[in-house]
Amino acid sequence: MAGLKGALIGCGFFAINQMHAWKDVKGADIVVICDRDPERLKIVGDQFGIERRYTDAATMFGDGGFDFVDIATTVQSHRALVEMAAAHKTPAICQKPFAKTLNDAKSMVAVCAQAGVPLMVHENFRWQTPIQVVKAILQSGAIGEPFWGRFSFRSGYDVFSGQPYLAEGARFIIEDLGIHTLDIARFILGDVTSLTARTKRVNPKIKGEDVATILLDHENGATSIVDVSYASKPAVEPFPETLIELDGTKGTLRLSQGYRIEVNGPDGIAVSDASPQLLPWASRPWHNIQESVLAIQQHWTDRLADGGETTTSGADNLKTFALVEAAYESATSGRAVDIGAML
Ligand code: NAD
Ligand code: 89Y
Repeated sequence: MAGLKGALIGCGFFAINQMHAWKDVKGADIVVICDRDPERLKIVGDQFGIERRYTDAATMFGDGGFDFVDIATTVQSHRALVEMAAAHKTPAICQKPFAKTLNDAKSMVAVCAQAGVPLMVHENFRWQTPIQVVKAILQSGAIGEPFWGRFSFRSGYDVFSGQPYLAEGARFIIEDLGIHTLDIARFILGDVTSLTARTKRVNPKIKGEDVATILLDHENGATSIVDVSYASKPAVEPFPETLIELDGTKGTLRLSQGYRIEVNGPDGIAVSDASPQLLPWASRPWHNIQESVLAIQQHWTDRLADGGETTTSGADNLKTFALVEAAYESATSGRAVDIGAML
């Protein structure tokens, strides 16, 4: 089968990773790019040798010549661009956060379903090597049935220099980063029935919350904590590692800083290294995220080729996005939020 041809919209900070990864993906190539900022369009077009360039997405869709679109813009344009893709019967990948509101996200899923086009959210953190290793160990039964978990991301890394818009929104860490941690909690322990959250803003220079602590009740009866912070000052900076603790009926699993995995089960203690690869185009400390970008884009390409559903489809992501909205609602009201009622 001939390779799939893709279009990428949004040639900003993170799209560089996506463009590098597309070069490594087997079965797809980016043949056209779009950015409303001509300077970004030129930088990315020249760096990756893409001749077809547009400053207007509607004109690009009108001209066509591609099999899917990769939307790498910030959230403000996601709904309009996904709707444009559906109107042109074009399968679409959309970056996180999927939408501004859960209602928008539901409409985007519905419009793609009506058009019969696949829609995947670029929810890449669950594709990180250490997270996949944790899932595989759990599935092997090594710690029995998990009844408790903690998914933790606590950092003092300056994310604002590369992504200045993160300092400007009324919402920050849950919408930007906690969204990934909540998705990992779902991926590892299953869907969530209710949630309680508390937030804080510690950094006076930003508008949104930079600390959140979230208590989750999972459908399988497990309880977990998702705790995220960009206001912490650990002695050794862990960015961008997610640390995991799981307690099960037969043992415990710990994913600790430095990608160290320790499993204590009926057969004793086993320690292993779940470090991500440093891809040729990657740079530390981002290499963990960069490797997961390649993994999710390969997954999209494989599923588009065989007609299968992606694991982070738009429909799946509604269940993660609902946790984001519920966390903000709970932090405001002080009460637990029923997730089923939101979906
Ligand atoms: P950015 O502002 O650097 O880049 C966005 C680009 O999109 C800009 O060049 C802008 O001109 C362009 N753009 C915006 N609207 C457009 C439109 N309607 N048509 C054409 N071009 C348009 O942002 P970024 O930091 O690259 O982030 C992009 C998205 O990636 C965000 O949603 C962010 O949350 C997400 N992100 C994801 C990860 C991850 O690991 N999944 C990591 C970082 C950022
Ligand atoms: O935007 C965020 C993301 O998705 O991963 C890390 C990040 O770049 C900063 O929090």
